[in-house]
Amino acid sequence: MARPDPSGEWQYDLERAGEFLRQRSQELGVSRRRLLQLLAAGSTVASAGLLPRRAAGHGEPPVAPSSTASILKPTPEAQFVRNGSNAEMRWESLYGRGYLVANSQFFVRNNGNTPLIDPAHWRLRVEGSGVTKPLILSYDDLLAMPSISVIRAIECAGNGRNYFQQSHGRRIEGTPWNLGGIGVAEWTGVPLAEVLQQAQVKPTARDVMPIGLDAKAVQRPLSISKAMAEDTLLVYAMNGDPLPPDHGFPLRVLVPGWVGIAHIKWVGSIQVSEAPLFSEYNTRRYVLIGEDYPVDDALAAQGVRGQILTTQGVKSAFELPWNGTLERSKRLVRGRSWSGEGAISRVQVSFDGGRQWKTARMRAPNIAQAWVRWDLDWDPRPGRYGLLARATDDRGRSQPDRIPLNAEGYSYSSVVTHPIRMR
Ligand SMILES: Nc1nc2c(c(=O)[nH]1)N[C@H]1C(S)=C(S)[C@@H](COP(=O)(O)O)O[C@H]1N2
Ligand SMILES: [Mo]
Repeated sequence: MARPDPSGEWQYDLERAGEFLRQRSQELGVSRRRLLQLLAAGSTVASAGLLPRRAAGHGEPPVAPSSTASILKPTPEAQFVRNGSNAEMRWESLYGRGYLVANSQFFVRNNGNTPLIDPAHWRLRVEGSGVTKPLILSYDDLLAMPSISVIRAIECAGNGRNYFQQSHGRRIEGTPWNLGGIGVAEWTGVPLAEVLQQAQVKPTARDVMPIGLDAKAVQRPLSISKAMAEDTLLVYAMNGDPLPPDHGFPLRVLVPGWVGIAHIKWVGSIQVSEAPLFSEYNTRRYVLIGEDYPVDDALAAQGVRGQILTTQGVKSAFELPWNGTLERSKRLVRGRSWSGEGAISRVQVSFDGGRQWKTARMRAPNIAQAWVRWDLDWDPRPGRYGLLARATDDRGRSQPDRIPLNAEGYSYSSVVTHPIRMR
């Protein structure tokens, strides 16, 4: 397997997980072994203060009042599959639609209820040992700064989890996403680098941690190199409208290519640190656990639970109902393919369970770290079909027939057999 470049997420998280355990065990004056036992005890961890819920030092950011609904926008049956505080987009509802997913149709993944934040009182604080001049910015301050717009996907790390059932006969705990835990939008905001420069970020700054104002204060660090990338944004508009509450109003981060959890919503503060920062979202959770995902010996000895998630893989989906029945006719079969690292260079489709493959026509635009739309003509006879689509990206990555199981069902990037019946 090709290793991603060192500024990539995989390398970064691996280093951090090891450092975290060393540092915390020293700070707490416990052996690493004892720390691991405590970590294994799971939910007591946060209350024991082993995993800082919030970066230390500058007071607690206020928790914004939660709405009483886990998702505020309407999630009609025809467009979404609801699962607790999550709403998965139905792929058939994208059939023949434009490149971008409308805000009303964009999937939602919430760890709790959507908070309601009053922009008049909201502030963004940028602080920590990595900046010389800590900042407090209002909503209007941010809107007055230079902004850019980029088109990128956000995809949940668990997208496709449900298909481990199809490939391995195993149902995996966790939100049973089919492939609708992804969306592509135009995001407008201030480059994070711009704000960091205003805060006089030090050359010694190492990590940047955006912290959400939701009840769980969801937070996950990124490296200074990713934070300074030109398309890493503090986003306040989505497809030209103010960011909707469910998608992070007033401000979220966009971290192109990284797993969905990196794109923190409802950001209230950004910690910039010369020392490594950690959160449970890149140490205990979001790791690939399984026989086929061996962990570096040194890290395993320190209790790293699995291989840390990398940038998103390559996936494809048909704009068709799952296991639906359609009237037989000559038709255009449509779908989309995407990659967390680049643009898609080729898509092949099979209508007969993988015996014959055809190359799909790709339609412009084809934007890296977003997706490409493709289609083929099909004139099926009545019957049952298993449709397959396999994409390759411009980094040479493709979709395998099968990927090894991992305990939490992340990163499902193999070819999916899409059942459909023609009447
Ligand atoms: N503060 C906060 N940010 C968050 C989350 C959350 O629960 N709280 N969920 C994350 C996850 S797991 C994903 S996949 C994306 C989903 O973004 P969306 O709901 O706008 O589609 O947001 C991420 N950002
Ligand atoms: Mo996610």
